[in-house]
Amino acid sequence: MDSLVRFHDQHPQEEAGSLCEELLEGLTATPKCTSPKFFYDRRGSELFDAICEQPEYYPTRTEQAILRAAAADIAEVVGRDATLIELGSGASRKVRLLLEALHPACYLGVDISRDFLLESTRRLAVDYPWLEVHAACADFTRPMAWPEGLAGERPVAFFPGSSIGNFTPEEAEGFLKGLARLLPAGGGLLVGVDLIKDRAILDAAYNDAAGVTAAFNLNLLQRLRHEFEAEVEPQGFQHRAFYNESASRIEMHLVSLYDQAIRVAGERVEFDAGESLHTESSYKYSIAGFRELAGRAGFEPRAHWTDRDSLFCIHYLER
Ligand code: AVJ
Repeated sequence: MDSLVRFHDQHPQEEAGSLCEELLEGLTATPKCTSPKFFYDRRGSELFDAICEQPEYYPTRTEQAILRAAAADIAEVVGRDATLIELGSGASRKVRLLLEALHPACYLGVDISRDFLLESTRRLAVDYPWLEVHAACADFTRPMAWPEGLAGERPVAFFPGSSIGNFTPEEAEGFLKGLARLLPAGGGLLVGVDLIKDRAILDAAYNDAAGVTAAFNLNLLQRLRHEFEAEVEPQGFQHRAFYNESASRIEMHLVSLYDQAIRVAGERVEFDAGESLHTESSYKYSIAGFRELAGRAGFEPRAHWTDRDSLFCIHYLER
């Protein structure tokens, strides 16, 4: 369909049904929860992009600054001609900071948001004519395989943005184990991880004054209306985000403003006033804590880079 980007559809339509099941399972659990992946319809991806521009949301800016400052260093450790695979590539913006220095044999963007993925990788292919660009529409939280026909011998996964923080530590370990199985010996993982820090900084980052994070959280309900035949009024819910220090995680919730029943895919779901739907956890790690977790999953820490305020860390790990 496209001469610039080789597209691999690994997110077949039949999964729409299982997505719906997964959704209902969380909505009928106690306490109620949904996977953060449900945020990312087209509008959700756009709103996340806008979050990254908010002054309070330090992770994106800080990670970009680290990548910019450390690109040559990173290239030295990672090496040239890798098969660079970005998990959750979104706007494919961060990888641009690495491409010149890293000079990979090819780039594969993997994302669940199909149209957004196609537009982003197409722009990348236009801007980097020397680069072989692939796009795979896939849910990388489920078992997957690399598509066929990728140039290069040595896969290096790039998982920026502290997206790994959306997993619980146990899930993160399982996810890294699965990734380790997809990588040959010598394969690598460059992963961005948000660091444990003062709670005031964390709370502010998820409660921006412009209300973009609130809109992002509430957009989940709009998506349920459009894609899962939900009957729900977003005005009946309020955004709530806070740092849960004992669990080292930010929690995002949608709190019901009154007693109400919503309907999703034909199922009735009741909320008491003040009851919340837990929509996201974003775990924070110390540098040592993350290295230990990665070690348990079969990775060897090779190097890491951080900013001067120790807000964010990029780890390079090898199989
Ligand atoms: C994409 C999971 C890294 O946890 O900071 C941002 C998502 N949620 N603001 C994060 C998010 C609310 C983000 N991650």
